[in-house]
Amino acid sequence: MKLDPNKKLDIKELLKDLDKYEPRRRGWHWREGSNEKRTIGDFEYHETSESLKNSIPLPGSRGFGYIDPQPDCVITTEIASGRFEDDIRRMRMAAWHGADHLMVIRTAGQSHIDSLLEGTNQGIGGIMVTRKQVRASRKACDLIEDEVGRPINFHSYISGVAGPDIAVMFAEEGVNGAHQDPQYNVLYRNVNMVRSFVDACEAKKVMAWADMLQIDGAHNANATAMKAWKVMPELMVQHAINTAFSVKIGIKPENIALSTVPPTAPPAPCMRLDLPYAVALRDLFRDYKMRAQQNTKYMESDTREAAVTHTLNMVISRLTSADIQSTITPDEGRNVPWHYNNIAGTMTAKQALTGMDGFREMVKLDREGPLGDKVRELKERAILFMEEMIEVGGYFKAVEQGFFIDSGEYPERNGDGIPRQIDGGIGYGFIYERDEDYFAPVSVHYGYNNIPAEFEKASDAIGGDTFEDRSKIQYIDELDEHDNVNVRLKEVEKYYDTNLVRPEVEWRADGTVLLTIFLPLDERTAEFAAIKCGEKMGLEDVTVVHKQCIHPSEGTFCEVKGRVNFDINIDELVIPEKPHVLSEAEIREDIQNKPMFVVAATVGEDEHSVGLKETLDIKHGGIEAFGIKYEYLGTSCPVEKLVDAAIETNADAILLSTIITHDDVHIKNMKKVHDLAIEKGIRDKVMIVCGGTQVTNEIAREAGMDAGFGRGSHGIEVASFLVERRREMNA
Ligand code: Z97
Repeated sequence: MKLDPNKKLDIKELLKDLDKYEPRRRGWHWREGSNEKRTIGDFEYHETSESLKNSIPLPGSRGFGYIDPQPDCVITTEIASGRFEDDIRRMRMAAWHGADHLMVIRTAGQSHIDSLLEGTNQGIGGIMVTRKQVRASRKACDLIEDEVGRPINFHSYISGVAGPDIAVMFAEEGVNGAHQDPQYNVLYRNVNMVRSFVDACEAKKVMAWADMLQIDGAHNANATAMKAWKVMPELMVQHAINTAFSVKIGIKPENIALSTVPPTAPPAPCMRLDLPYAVALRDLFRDYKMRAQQNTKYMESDTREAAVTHTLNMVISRLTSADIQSTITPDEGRNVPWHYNNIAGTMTAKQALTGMDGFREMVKLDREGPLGDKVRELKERAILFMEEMIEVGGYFKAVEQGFFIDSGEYPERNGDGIPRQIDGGIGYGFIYERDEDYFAPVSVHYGYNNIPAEFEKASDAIGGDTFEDRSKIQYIDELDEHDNVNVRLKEVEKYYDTNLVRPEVEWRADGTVLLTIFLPLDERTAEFAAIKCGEKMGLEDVTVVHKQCIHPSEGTFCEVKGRVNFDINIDELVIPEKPHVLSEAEIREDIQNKPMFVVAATVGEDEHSVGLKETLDIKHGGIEAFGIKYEYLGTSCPVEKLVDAAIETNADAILLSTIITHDDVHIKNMKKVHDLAIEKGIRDKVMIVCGGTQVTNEIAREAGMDAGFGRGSHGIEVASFLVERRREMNA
């Protein structure tokens, strides 16, 4: 199976023979060529990686020849549609915009399930991570990486009571990265602490074998703490525990990433707090990778605000050379993780990181001043925290005493941390010491294993385990006959590669649309008025997903979500032919080689000059911008004067503009110019085009013009036409 950029990913085809699919590789992949300078378009870049084969450049690239530089660090997007078949489509879209770390969020509470799940039921706030879902996603990633020309890292979670089982499944299925941090289980999921750490040994050992990148869970403290900037010392302790633990088990330091989040956001003076924190992390953890995550704690429902916070976060990422830049749908605050919001986050990252290419070479972190002081202070607080932990008898004792997620800034403690008991929590009572004759016949295993003498290695006892012999992997297909991918696909079958289409934001044909509405009302009234507007427009399930007070009484801006219940038949659409336009470069080159001169005026009794001036002047991209010279004869110019001016100046073209249509005067004036040009013997040498709000190409051609340009036309279209028409005339 191969993807065609002009065709939708065929999910049914993807799912075919999935039971036999083998992932093509294991292990994490960093972007290639990131330590080289490279020239892209007109610029030299210092912090990019290899460009993509297929991609979608930033909108602003139009002014730079549509270049699409790819920053040197990996870019993450977190995907949470709840249906893996739609996650996969979103992955493809994200990859085209520059994401190469595709992280799927798990459905709520999977941490508490003590086994692997089978089937692919629809999830809440994420998907059920199962073998089928993982295999289908990895298979899709294999196809997508061929399409964009860059390896894709697929990622999910190995935390929870089934951690080791999931780790094995991920290793078998070629998952490239995962969160694994026993502290996450203990603090946020109330999994028994001993169980969590014992399980983590096994899980991390498997991750090490599979060369997976590990991300820790410290960012969760940032999101949970009442005042995240107070837990900075503690966060360093959490990072330290998980990194040291992981190295001891055998994960290579370069496969260990700290999950860091800047602890504040505006209106806090965020740089003064967040930058020292990031620098202190780099100092203490220089052997490891930094996965900088966008701060969501302070994210409300305003996508604009989220994008600014994200951008400020990325200034820090650039200054401290983050290895992975994570993005989150920038509107997590309103819980609408939609396709295009994943893309918006990815684009913000690409835009900000590319814009700051080489920034570090020009500004230097000044450690002599407040930065150095703060960095030192943070490190000291973290080390004192660590020392106290040892004093009270170690990590488990410290957790029991509520050391973690306390709202005080260490050494201050407010007694409101999250205490857990060593003999409590989920999974308590299932830890047994290994007997002397304990034997696990597997190739990757942590700790004591009494391998019988007749075997060279443990897995020989079973003739190789699933890591050595894939045919032993049990692939279980859907078990729930009502909630499975086939049933869901059947429901939307008519929208797969047919003439029917329905708007969507999350799942194929979910019918959801977003409206922006401004109402001259106070916030509370505006919210309900906005819902009414949505209902009157025929939407169902109308809710306000964002509102912003513009002024307490003058008005409120609302974003309203609703659902439409109709389909569009694309075969019934009347789509006019796309105007054919030459590239800016080609037009400029043509004019440079052979100058062009035009005369222009609004004709008859017409004083409307704005459209014509916009078409002529360089300011808004008029024909002057391409090197075409012009003489402007003003408004209400008699047609005779215009034609005479063309003769006197030996002009290549006459541009007339007319807006007034009373008594078809616009058509009459076009005809007059055409007839006069014939009468004076220049019609076959001069191009004549007419523009105006009521002018269409058809009307103008009928009236003898070479072309007509109506409402919304741009200088480039006129310039392109003139260049092409002149070529034809000279041919
Ligand atoms: C992220 N933005 O970076 P469950 N293990 C760890 C986690 O952090 C998480 C889970 C497991 C966030 C996304 C928050 N993190 C969400 C270390 C979740 C999830 O939800 O308990 O089944 O596992 O990951």
